[in-house]
Parts: sequence; C-alpha cells; structure tokens
Amino acid sequence: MSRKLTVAAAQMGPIARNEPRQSAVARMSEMMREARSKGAQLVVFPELALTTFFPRWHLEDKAELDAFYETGMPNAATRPLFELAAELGVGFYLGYAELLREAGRTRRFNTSILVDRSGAIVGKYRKVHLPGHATHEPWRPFQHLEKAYFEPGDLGFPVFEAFGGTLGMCICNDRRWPETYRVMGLKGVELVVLGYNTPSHNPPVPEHDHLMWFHNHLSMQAGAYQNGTWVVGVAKAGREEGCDLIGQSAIIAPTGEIIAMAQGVGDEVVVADCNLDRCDEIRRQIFDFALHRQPQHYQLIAAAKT
Ligand code: ING
Repeated sequence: MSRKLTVAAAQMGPIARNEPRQSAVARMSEMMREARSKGAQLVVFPELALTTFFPRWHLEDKAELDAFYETGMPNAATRPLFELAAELGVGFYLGYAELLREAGRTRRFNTSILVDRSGAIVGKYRKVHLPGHATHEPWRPFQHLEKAYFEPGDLGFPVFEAFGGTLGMCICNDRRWPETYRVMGLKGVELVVLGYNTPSHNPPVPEHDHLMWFHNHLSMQAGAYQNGTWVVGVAKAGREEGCDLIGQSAIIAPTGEIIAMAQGVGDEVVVADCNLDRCDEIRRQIFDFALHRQPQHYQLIAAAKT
C-alpha cells in the first residue's frame, strides 16, 4: 500500500497594499475548498500570504511596518482558515510575517507554519536565507528590504512527522540554496513545501531577468532530485503593486520531474498525488547517502563565514 498524499499548490495572484487580511483569507479559503473537492489533504500557500510583499518598500513609519506582521497565530483574521481546515480535514502551509517580544526585545521573522488536518499547528519554520539589502537603495525601481525587516531564522531546517510522512518547509530564497534541501535530506525529508514571492526583474542583474522562471524551477528540481524528495513550490504571482512576480507554481517528484504546474499568474489550484514511497527510487539508489556520501571531504561547506 503506497503512502499517497494528495497535495494542492494554491498559487495566489497579487495582494494589494490595502487589501485586508480577511480578503486574503477568503481567497485562500475558496482555494482550500476547491483543493478539497479535488481530493487534496494538504494545501500549500505562498510566502507572506496574508499581505502584499511589503519588503518592496522603504517603510520609515514603524507603525506602518508593524501592521504587516502577525503577533499571534492563529489570530482573529486567520482563525477562519484554521477552522475550515478542521471542517474539511485539510492541512495547510502558510507563510506570514511574525513579530514577537522576547527577552525584552522585538524580533521579526519571515515565517511559515504547517497545520495538520485537525487544524493544529504541527511545525514552524523561520526563513534562514534573507535576500536583498538592509538599507534603502533609491536607485532601485523597487526595494528588497528583507534584511531590514527580518532576522535570519533561528530554528534551523526542522522536519516534521505529519500527513503519513516526513515533511519539511522552507521559504522563497531558501529554495535556491542546496544546503536547505541537503540538511532536510539528511533528516529523511520526503516532501518539502515552500512559498515564494519572486520579481521577474532583479535590478542589480537585469541581464538575468529572462532566466528568473528557469532559475525558479532549476533550484527546486535540483533540490528534489539530489535529495530524493518531493518539492511543492507555490508563488504569490502577477503584477502586485506595479511589481511583476513570477508564477509557475509547481509540484515536483523526487526524480526532479515537474508533474503539475500553474498555468496563469492569478489564484489557481493545482493538485497532484504524491506517492511518498517514490523517494526510495532515489534514496536507495543514486543518492543513497549512507552508501555514497563522503562527508570527510565536505567540511568547507559548513565552515563559518570567511
Ligand atoms: N524573493 C526572491 C527569491 O529568492 C530574489 C529574491 C529576487 C532572488 C530576484 C533572486 C532574484 O526568489 C524572496 N522573497 O526571497
């Protein structure tokens, strides 16, 4: 009996700067219902799925910046999504901006949670790789101030026993780094779920703009294949506050094959059956870590920053 998990990639179109969380939650609820009607047990939403991608602006007003964060989860705006999950028996991955007070200081993370089919939070992750820049760079057509608005994640790359398998999470830029998948691969991950907000224009390197879509899949397909894990990557897509974000949310098999993909750049639900036992096709062969890895030659990879 194979361990089949039916997963939905719930891609979202733009979220306007003044769009209330209730609107984003209503859109996600609609997609969760559609996913359930197509047999999904797990729905993956994008990174920072409750608000517009606010790191694109230099926000000097602290109250304005703080308004984009959640200080508790679930909360009044998101509780309907948790309740719907329990009602439908569908779990979900949700990306959001987390703000907390700890040991007398304010901490800010780009966070995701994994919620099981009863509506309980069973896992939490905080984005480790923060791209972009830490100070206002007026030359840019739009900012990418994640280094100013978040701290690097402090939870590492945990995996969670849920949905009948071993699941892990990451967020956006993390998907470009092989270490992200390898750490979870060494922990036996069978499905990595992630969300992303990726502009199709990268101001420092415009000559690579035509490669943004390719690099998105290249990174996730490589991570899947080299670690024998399923990967589901879900976009916030479309022209959001004048910034074009790539789509092509994808469900990727442990072989690296894209088995399902979003067609547009709006709200769109893509569903596929993920047989978690297929990870063995890779993990017991080409990437049998116990048999083939030679870590005595790899220390440099984990060496501290030079
Ligand atoms: N977004 C982008 C990503 O890694 C980025 C950052 C933009 C990287 C353009 C490369 C080029 O997909 C987030 N949110 O990390």
